[in-house]
This record gives sequence, structure tokens and C-alpha cells, in this order.
Amino acid sequence: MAPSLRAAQQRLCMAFHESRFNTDMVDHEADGSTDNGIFQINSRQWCDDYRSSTRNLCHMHCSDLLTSNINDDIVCAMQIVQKPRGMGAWLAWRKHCEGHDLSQWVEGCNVGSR
Ligand SMILES: [Ca+2]
Repeated sequence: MAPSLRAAQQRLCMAFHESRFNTDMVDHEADGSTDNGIFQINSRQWCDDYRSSTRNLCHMHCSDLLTSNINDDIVCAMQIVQKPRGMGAWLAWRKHCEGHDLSQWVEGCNVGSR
């Protein structure tokens, strides 16, 4: 299987288990930070929600992670994946996707056979 297809499976599985593909989902964490959008990106490290202190490593407002346009969400998620933990940054990925058979996630996408 092409590496890009394998990566797509991992990301789809992660996004489903984090947000059920809900782009405007906000989760409030015990430390006062928020997890935002389809990839549940946390405000402590990655975006600014104007309420908690943040490193804002993606240089964006958390509200931009709640729009139906997920291009900027993907750019931010790509930065998170570059870190040593990789996809392991997402708890739901570790719980539901890591080491699982993910072939269902690209079924019907018509990729890989051409
Ligand atoms: Ca967005």
C-alpha cells in the first residue's frame, strides 16, 4: 500500500475518533485549555483562544479551527505530526487506531489500484 494512503487512513481514523468529523467541536480540558475542531487541537500549545496562556505554535486563532474549511486545520495538524510523538500526540489515535486494521477508512475512495 502506498505510504500516502496509509497516512490518510491514520488521519481519518484519528479525526473520526477525536471529533466524529465535527468541525465546530470544542472540548474544555481540566487545565482550562480547549481542544478545537475536527482534529481537537489544543490551545495550550497550538492556537490562541484568548483565555489561557499558549505557545501558539500554529500561529492561529483557535476559532479558525472551528470553521468548515479545514485547510488551516490540516496545516496545523501537519506541524503536530512533525513532533517526535507523531500521531501519538492524539490520545484517540493511540486508543483506537494505532496497530489496528484501518483498511475500512479508504474503502470506496478508489485509490491505490491505478
Ligand atoms: Ca479551519
